[in-house]
Amino acid sequence: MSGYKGIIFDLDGVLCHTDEYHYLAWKALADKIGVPFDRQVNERLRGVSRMESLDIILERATRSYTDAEKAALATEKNEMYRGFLAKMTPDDLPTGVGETLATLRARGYRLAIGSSSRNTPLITERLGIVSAFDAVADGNEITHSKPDPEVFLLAAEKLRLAPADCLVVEDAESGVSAAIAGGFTAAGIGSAKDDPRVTYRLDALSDLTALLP
Ligand code: B16
Ligand code: MG
Repeated sequence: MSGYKGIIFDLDGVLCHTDEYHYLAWKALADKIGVPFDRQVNERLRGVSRMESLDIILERATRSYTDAEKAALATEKNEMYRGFLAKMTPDDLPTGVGETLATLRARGYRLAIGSSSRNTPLITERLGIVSAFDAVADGNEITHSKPDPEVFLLAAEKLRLAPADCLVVEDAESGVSAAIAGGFTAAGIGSAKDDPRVTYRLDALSDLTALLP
């Protein structure tokens, strides 16, 4: 079935479980400022940038916040989040992820990360997966985060491949939108598994080794 030359992986929620750390840090911040926040709202934060995530949380606030206040809140959340990241080790890489990446690369696929996160370098370093990829495109290099296709287009460019030759693996509605807007085929996992727009539905990342020859 596969004519793909490259695979672009979302990071948070696809390669690792940092999505839970995002939730815990946003939840602590929301509780502190008295804004209701739950896992349902949290689903809308998948794949979108830090400041856009804060704007979604503050939709339920009873007062408005200045840009300076919002910047301070985002910094506070990020410091809490980075506290979780600092404790991660290669043992936090979910079972089968390292083997799946190695198998796909051995089959000749070029592998990239396409993540909205500005913390991508820290996460990949903590998990020991820097050398598993041919290219990384992340939130530090883009002006428009998912659902804009910019980060995936940059990843494909770094792989020197056309979007039509790449499969994007995503856990977020915003990420699937970004992939499709960029002309990529999408595989959905986790929260995006049942997204009607994905071509492949994955129960685990290792399913890719059965799908891709
Ligand atoms: P940061 P992904 C995204 O990562 C997260 O899913 C999203 O929840 C987060 O707001 C965004 O990164 C920015 O993260 O605050 O670390 O820059 O799913 O695109 O890998
Ligand atoms: Mg994600």
